[in-house]
Amino acid sequence: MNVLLINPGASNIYSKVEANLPPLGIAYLAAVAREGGHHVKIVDLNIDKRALTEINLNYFDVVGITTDTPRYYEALRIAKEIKKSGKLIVMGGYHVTFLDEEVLSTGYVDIVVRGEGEEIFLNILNSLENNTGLKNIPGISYIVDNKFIRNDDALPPQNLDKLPFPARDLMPLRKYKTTLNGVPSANLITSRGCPYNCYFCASSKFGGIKWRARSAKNIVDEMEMLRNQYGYRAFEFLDDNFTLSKKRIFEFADELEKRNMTDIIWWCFARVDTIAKNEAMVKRMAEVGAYRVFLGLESVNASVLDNYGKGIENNQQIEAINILRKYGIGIHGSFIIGDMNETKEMVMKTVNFAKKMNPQLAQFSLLVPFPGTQLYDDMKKENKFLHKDWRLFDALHPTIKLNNISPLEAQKLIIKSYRKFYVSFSRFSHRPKPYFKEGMPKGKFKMFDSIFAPIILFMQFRNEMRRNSKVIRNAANKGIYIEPQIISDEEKTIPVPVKIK
Ligand code: B12
Ligand code: SF4
Repeated sequence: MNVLLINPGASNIYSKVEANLPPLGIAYLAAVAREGGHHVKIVDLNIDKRALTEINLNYFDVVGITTDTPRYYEALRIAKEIKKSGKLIVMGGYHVTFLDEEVLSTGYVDIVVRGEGEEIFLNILNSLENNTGLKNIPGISYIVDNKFIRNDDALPPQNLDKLPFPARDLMPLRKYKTTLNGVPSANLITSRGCPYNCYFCASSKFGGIKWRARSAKNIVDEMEMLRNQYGYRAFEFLDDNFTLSKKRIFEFADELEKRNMTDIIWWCFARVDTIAKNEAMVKRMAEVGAYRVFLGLESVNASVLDNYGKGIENNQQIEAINILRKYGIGIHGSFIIGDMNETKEMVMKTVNFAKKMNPQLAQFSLLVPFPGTQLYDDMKKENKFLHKDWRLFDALHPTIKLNNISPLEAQKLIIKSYRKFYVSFSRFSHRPKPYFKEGMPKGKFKMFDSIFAPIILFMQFRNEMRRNSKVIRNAANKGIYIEPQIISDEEKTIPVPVKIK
């Protein structure tokens, strides 16, 4: 089969600051499909905006589109366009995994793949080639004779070492500009699944509560290939729980040393408790190039942490920060504001905590009910959605009615959080070269070298949020607001769902 895989472009702040990473999900699908004898092309519309207009669609038998929640409409728009040429369209990713019926009801997508798609997608391609039908393929949803069919769930890949490395050769790697401390960086995934099942996150439902991890050897094989073949010396580990197993981190460090791979720097996500409880592990991480850790700090308020089901405590947050600092590892602190019962004062307490702890980077997000989360189910049941304009599910725009904070106040609070954290004299004097530079394309964003970088980035960020905030203003003016609103011409291209029996 000839297969085209598409990563839709984002049109929000993430694309403005060019936070584009090679889309590993479809790169894994491509690698597996290719091993299975199929021909694959990847198009990343974040990078090559006009790529689709330059492609001869007739060549392809199947088109696969990936999407997250904010890009869902864009993914549908692409599907609608391609459908005109009669191609079979498969869609996958977090959003559609949990809203398969809604997606299929648009009529623009033929098959939804639920969960991790490597094996499932290969099964689809093989069955199309051999004409064996879709009935026996677990993990897919589709429509037959106007009837919605959801096959049984598929088991996600159990031995991740057996997966081929993502097909990076099919992506224009040089066009991705992310860096770590100025060094061009490559992204990897080393584990999947999450045992914690937090209230606002769908990871445990998506990948299961069993943590499946690649071996240290297999990870370093990939890093070595990335270093030798492409020259990468910086790595970003994008799995949710890179530090879940202390044992694996020690093996990873030993493996790096064994292969003389100590001239590298790297970054990973980590839970606060895994850091707070394992100082020896952190020391070892620092010895083998750990440059920064992204910490899910979430909130300073115990009741909010409880509601988020995070299973961490304030003393662990402080402990984790202190340990990382002791070993010279930078911190990217992530905070989620807008718990149902939170007050403005509680939010500011979290922001002040962030200021006091002064991580290199702080990210403030609004609590968002992404499909697949317990939060989503509760908000639906309690009729708390302000709107379902998926483009605004980017953690910067309010999406739910809170008990003590209005949508407009929530929007203002997120801006205020960033302003308070970044635009302050103490931050200037502490760090003449702000860390915003990270992840920014070199050269093009010269302004990020400047001492005014926080102000420039903040202005850009604020404008971005205001651009689409008509929905929020309407919500605030009306007090309560539920119906989706047309907020731009772009919206008119969104297909109207058709009813399925
Ligand atoms: C890197 C990353 C980013 C990067 C780049 C995103 C990118 N396109 O690569 C940046 C920083 C830009 C980003 C931003 C955001 N992100 Co993000 N991000 C991730 C992260 C950490 C890794 C993505 C990845 O490479 N995964 C590894 C690959 C192997 O998995 P995958 O992409 O899911 O693909 C598999 C399956 O989904 C499926 N599949 C996927 N597509 C397709 C297509 C077909 C045809 C088929 C058959 C199968 C299939 O098969 C793949 C292989 O198994 C994930 C968390 C995670 N661990 O996955 C969050 C995640 C994707 N992000 C998320 C969110 C919420 C956001 C933000 C909204 C908010 C925020 N503050 O982070 C923004 C919005 C971005 C936007 N589009 O506007 C959520 C998405 C939830 C949702 N319902 O959409 C995730 C899942 C985190 C989470 N647990 O909540 N993100
Ligand atoms: S927030 Fe982190 S720890 Fe919690 S379920 Fe999601 S990935 Fe797991």
